[in-house]
Amino acid sequence: MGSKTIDLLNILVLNGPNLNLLGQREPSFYGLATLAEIDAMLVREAEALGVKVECYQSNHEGALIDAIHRAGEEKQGLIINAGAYTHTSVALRDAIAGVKLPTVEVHLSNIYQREEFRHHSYIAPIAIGQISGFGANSYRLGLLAIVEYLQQK
Ligand code: CA2
Repeated sequence: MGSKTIDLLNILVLNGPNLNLLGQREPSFYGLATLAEIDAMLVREAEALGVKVECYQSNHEGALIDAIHRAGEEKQGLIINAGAYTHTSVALRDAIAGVKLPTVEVHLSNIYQREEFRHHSYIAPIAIGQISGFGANSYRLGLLAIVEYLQQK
């Protein structure tokens, strides 16, 4: 008798520039959790939800774009905190639009309470939705949102 494997939903959590500094500076905006702690929390949450997450951070736009292209082949969904590239990068937006991966945009801080230049996101118009302002919890809420979305599809 052949055994049948059930493929789990596989989600990429992508973090952009400077988010590797989390927990070390600017705790009033970004909280005290390090990125490694946020990643570990997401892996635990994913396990509880019966899905898989892979977490990746880069300070380089091209490396983030390559990760999105790979995810288009291997993953079913994307959670992205593009950091400052949120407000500047047409290339990241084009990459996400190009691979057609359902995407949830997340931010630790509430970008609409901050400087005007942070109010615009190139990613928001092509994302399913955006979660902003809940600290590390934004990622957990983003995971719940994308899992529910993918399970209802
Ligand atoms: O609130 C967010 O998650 C942001 O995406 C964070 C970005 C910022 O440019 C966006 O407008 C909003 C900045 C991430 C930088 O993180 C640091 C953490 C510690 C120390 C310095 C920077």
